Amino acid sequence: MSRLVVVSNRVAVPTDGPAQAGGLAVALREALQENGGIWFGWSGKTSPKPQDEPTMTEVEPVTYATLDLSRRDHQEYYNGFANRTLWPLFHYRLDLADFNRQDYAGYLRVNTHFAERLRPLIREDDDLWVHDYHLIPFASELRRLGVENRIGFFLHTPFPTMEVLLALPSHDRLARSLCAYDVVGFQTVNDLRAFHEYIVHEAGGEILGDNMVRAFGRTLKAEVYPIGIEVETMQRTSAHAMQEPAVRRLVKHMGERNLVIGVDRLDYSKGIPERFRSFERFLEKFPAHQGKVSLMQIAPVSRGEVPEYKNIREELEALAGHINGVYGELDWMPIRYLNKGYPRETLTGFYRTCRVGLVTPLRDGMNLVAKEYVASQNPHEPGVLVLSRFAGAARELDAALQVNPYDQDNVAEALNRAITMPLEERRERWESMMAKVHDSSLDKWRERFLSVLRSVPPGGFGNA
Ligand code: GDG
Repeated sequence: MSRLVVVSNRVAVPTDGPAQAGGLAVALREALQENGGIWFGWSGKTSPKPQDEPTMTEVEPVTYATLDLSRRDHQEYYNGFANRTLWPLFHYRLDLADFNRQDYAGYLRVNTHFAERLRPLIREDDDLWVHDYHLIPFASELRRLGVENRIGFFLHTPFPTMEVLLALPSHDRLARSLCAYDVVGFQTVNDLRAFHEYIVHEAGGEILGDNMVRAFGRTLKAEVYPIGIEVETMQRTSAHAMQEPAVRRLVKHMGERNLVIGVDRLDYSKGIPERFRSFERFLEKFPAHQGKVSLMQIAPVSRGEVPEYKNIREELEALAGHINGVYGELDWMPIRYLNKGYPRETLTGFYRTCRVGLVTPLRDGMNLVAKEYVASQNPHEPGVLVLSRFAGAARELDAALQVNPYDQDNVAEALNRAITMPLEERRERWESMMAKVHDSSLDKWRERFLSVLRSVPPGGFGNA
């Protein structure tokens, strides 16, 4: 079978330490180990000048090939166009999207540079799998360099509806670049539908049978591949984690009281301020829970150099201070806001300890925390998931208590229902959600995508 070449903005090089070994990194590494291959992308470091030759780290049978970004490229490509233009736009935050040509030029420049550096490493029968919004133009750059291999792309974020995408000055080039891939994968049917809408109504393309799309002179497959988690590992780890000192400390401290947990990168798409306000509404509307239920919010800092991320941090500190000041007692605080990350194992123990998982993004490609919360529960006494309808995960997890995160009364009522839900109903809902989490495990996601990619005929589906 062909070798695999994975391309992603950040590369999880094992010799760099365990910090990056999240579930996705493990799944991609396993895919590379099957037949050997290369994982190519940014090293996570910056240097004064762009790096010309990739740093190669061999961990048989995988080669990790990474490039440092120049400070300017980091600013324009990563902090700029990727995280201040595409990220807000793809999450329907036109109010936060900043369009400027310099950042866009930086985005294209890094994609070109990366493609040129990868080109000599590609063998004729390699299959390539490119990840996420940072690298949309990657395939068209490779095609320009004469690469005819199968190239697949998976978008981890939502794909916005046409009306939102049209606000991007370079929408045409971006959509054209997507069509340079042979297979494009989305998280949900909503995202696929939005892509179809653009292809038909803006690009003058066609949707053919069998998930094929014809546009910009190319034919490709566009499909839904909902991403998942390592279900069994999560289940096992969460049971063990109950013995962890941090988890035991939490359990002891909580006593008879209940905890609601939120875990998110500190990002405005996750709806954390709205969540805090909904929790305040919950305490106001259902005063019997005062002194008995707290929200524990874990929010490690993310993209700290981007101004919008600094603002949200300040907003949350003020909100948590306000709510704790108004409702807190000597021996009880409504909100425990932890602005730091925890080891993965500890996190699974926290999920298992908390009666409610509160996952309320305003918009999210999938949201793995929702699935992790479900998989970490004690099957005899599972907690309840309260889930935003705007998370991709809501499509599968229809047995969660689904909410509109913009509607504080709705979230407050769902919290009350979750806290008071009888054990039998908790079990029924949990079993139904577990079945779904199993159906779209991380392994299945990866295998489905790769089997479709590997079934692309040599030379692609043919040009229109
Ligand atoms: C993007 C899309 C899509 C969080 N805090 C800690 C920690 N985490 C881990 C969680 C989870 C991961 O980070 C976050 O994944 P999400 O899916 O929730 O969100 P994004 O980071 O925005 O991911 C998203 C995903 O890509 C995959 O396609 O679902 O929609 O936006 O695994 O557990 N991990 C540790 N300590 C923490 O404090 N160890």
